[in-house]
Amino acid sequence: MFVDIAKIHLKAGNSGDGAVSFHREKYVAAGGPDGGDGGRGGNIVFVADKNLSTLADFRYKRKYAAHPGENGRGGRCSGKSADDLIIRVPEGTVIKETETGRIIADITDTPVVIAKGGNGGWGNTHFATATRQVPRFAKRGAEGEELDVTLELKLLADVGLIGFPNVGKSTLISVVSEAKPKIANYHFTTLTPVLGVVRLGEGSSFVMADIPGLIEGAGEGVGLGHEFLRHVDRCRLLLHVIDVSGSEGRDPIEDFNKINHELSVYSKDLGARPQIIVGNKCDLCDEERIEEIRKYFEDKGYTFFPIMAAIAEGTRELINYVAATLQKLPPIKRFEAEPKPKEDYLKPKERSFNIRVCEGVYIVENAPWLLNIMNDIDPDDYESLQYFERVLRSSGIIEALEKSGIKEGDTVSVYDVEFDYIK
Ligand SMILES: Nc1nc2c(ncn2[C@@H]2O[C@H](COP(=O)(O)OP(=O)(O)OP(=O)(O)O)[C@@H](O)[C@H]2O)c(=O)[nH]1
Ligand SMILES: [Mg+2]
Repeated sequence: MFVDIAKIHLKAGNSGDGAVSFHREKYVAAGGPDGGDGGRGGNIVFVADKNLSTLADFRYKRKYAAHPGENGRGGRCSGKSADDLIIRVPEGTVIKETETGRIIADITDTPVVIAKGGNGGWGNTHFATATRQVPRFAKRGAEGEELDVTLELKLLADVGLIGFPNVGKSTLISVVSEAKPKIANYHFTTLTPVLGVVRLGEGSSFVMADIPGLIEGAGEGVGLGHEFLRHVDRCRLLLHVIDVSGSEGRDPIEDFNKINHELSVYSKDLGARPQIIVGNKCDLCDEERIEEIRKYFEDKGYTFFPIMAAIAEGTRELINYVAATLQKLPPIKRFEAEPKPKEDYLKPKERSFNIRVCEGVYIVENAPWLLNIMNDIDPDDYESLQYFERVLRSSGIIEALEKSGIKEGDTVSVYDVEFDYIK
């Protein structure tokens, strides 16, 4: 089954906690801190696999989780880091953040880490400073990244065949490549994209993609067509096939303009892609009409090739011209990762917060940066709490609480943590 889109959930491994431990040895009076670091959580890595051609595997398994790292131990023993989870996808799979549609990666030749495992927590050896002679402080492990992604397969082809249904696209690919798609005299014979390799001898070749016929409204997502445009989205060149004979009662020039409109609606970029016009079914059309159509396209600056795909007439000339044109065009399009929008708490001047007093409780809120710090705090650990207190002081929260009239013994609530205010 051809599946070219899938939504999945990723959870990279959490890291292990750093250890709080002290060296104990006979005849050694006061051993130093020797808590090892936690192990790194497993990343989730995507790799292109040339043997895969669809995203069908992802229809049945939608949740992917990498293993957590091990906790650190005494004796400066670091916890073991977890192995990465490798996910194999067909070459040309574009990964987007489901929520925003932001492109995270285009999986072609190099593996890409999509969800990062947590960095190992620091053991208390790191906190052994002159002022902290007994460092009980150890950092908790961090959570691995968790996100929903959409996988979209965008086939890697040099040339894409586009046009109305039944104009002879599949017939053309079948006579110029080894691809053998279904050919029949009705609309939407082709239901899934087909790739064919066109060989010109002397090791020269290019890849052609046949997609289902496009219909009006396809670019806006109406009916069949839109979803297949993504498979010609990377193409360097489009072969726009028209039925010059108008054998189905339509006007080939009108057809051409309608399809181009659909391409521009899908994306400006695709609408501007170079095109060669292929006039098929010349056997059903008189010479004069063919010349009229040729003139129309040549006046617009296009190259026009009259062919009879069914008997491979004119196809050799077309293919040679396509090969020569491809040499002048840029390589197959790759999609760049789009940058993540900067999060507010990363900007130092925006260490903002708000204090609200509700039934005698002082609530600190609207401080996402603080939430991030609190995720690293171990509330059972005295030194960890001291560190937290320093953050509250340096950011001006304590001062603001005092200005709001807080008194010894009053309760402060910061997200999930409540504590008594002591001067
Ligand atoms: N007379 C004539 N008929 C042709 C020619 N080329 C293709 N056909 C016929 O046109 C019909 C449609 O051909 P297909 O290749 O299936 O057309 P398509 O564009 O792939 O159609 P969809 O997959 O439905 O979009 C078939 O009956 C072919 O035999 C040609 O040069 N002359
Ligand atoms: Mg077809």
